[in-house]
Amino acid sequence: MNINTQKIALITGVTGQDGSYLVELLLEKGYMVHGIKRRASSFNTQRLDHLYVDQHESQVNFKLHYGDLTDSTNLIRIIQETKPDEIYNLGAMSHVKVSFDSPEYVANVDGIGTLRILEAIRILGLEKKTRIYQASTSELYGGLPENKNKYGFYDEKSPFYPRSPYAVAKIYGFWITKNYREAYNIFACNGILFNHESPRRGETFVTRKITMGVSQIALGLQNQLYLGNLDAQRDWGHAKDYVKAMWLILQQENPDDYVIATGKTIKVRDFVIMAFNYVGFDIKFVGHGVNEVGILEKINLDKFEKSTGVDFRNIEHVSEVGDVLLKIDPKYFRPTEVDILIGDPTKSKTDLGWEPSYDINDLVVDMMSSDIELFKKNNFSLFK
Ligand code: NAP
Ligand code: F7E
Repeated sequence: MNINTQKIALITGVTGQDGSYLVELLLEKGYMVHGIKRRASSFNTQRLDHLYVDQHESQVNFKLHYGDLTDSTNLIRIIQETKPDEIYNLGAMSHVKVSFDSPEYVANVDGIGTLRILEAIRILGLEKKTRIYQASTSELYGGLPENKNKYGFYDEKSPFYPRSPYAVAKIYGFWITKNYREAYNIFACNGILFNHESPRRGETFVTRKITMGVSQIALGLQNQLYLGNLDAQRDWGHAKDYVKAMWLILQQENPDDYVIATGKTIKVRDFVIMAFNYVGFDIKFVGHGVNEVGILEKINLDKFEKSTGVDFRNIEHVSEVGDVLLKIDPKYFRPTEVDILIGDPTKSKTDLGWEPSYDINDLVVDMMSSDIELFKKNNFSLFK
């Protein structure tokens, strides 16, 4: 790659789920990639370790810089040093439930953090050079039924109604990005991404919590899984597909905002059923509200052994038909919930040529197979 024509990207939130897939994509495309990571008391680069090369090697295409979205001077210095062609602002405190516990911090990082990046571009006179992707979110819609379009989806024109401190902070990020585009002609775009998951998803988001919990129950390492609202509906895609959309958004002729979604929605309880089904467990839900439980109704041994590679008779604390495998814990309920999200990806399909390659079944299989392997590896003595 000619160093003079090599594109330079800077990613905030590089250590997160999306950051790690985006680094892979950009390295494949020949970019020089810079990432901003926070200093932590223990290693926080597990999702990136396979991509990192010794910085003393001659051909280094991926560099990490210490920084934080709450620190303007540090952001200005890193942007000044790296002079990126593209900035992907993925850094955020991204957990909706946790945002109710630390609302001021979320406003600072997810809201004002976006402003700090945009201002750095202006201060450094990079308005014409640097394109910016802002990680906006379907949480902006808040799930109000009356705000869906006439086909029953949320699209780029649907009104916003944020329902958490996270979403309120992100709405500032959305509008300040749009404002800097209009006011200063910066190529600044919002990707309004609906939920996207993967084997690298943080462990406390519901899909990963389910695939980790179900894997451990199947392998006899845990008895029960505790969840909150099983009736919430989400439009779940795969993070690998969604980072491709981020890149495409910055390659267009003109800056714009796009919804990225699959166009399908299912309930949390459906995801639970699918995850258990992967290991051959049929689950039946009984009761209502906080007293609802998920009971093991049937086991398909053949399916169990095919999906886990383990002989069912060798599981030490084996689950039995009639066992309660899932319970509700109200501590996971949110003060204000987003009941349903479903996105209309027509614009991204037409303008970007973007389409997801994973459907919900592929997503469950990818996450479940990965977590089964993870727990077998972590408990090697039991499953050798
Ligand atoms: P994630 O896994 O939670 O990653 C968030 C990243 O932000 C991590 O690298 C984290 O660093 C970093 N970060 C947190 N606070 C920071 C701070 N003060 N300064 C600098 N960096 C900070 O999130 P994700 O799922 O990859 O999502 C990426 C972005 O898309 C986020 O902005 C999220 O809000 C948004 N989004 C996500 C989804 C989704 O379904 N995944 C949908 C729509 C929008 P540490 O590793 O040190 O914590
Ligand atoms: O919750 C319900 C919960 O935390 C999904 C972030 O990436 O996507 C994500 O936000 C649903 C909610 O994701 C549990 O009440 C039930 O209705 O996986 P989640 P989220 O809140 O949709 C958006 C697009 C983002 O932008 C965010 O950054 O599942 N739920 N029981 C539960 N949720 C969790 N976390 N844990 C439970 O036990």
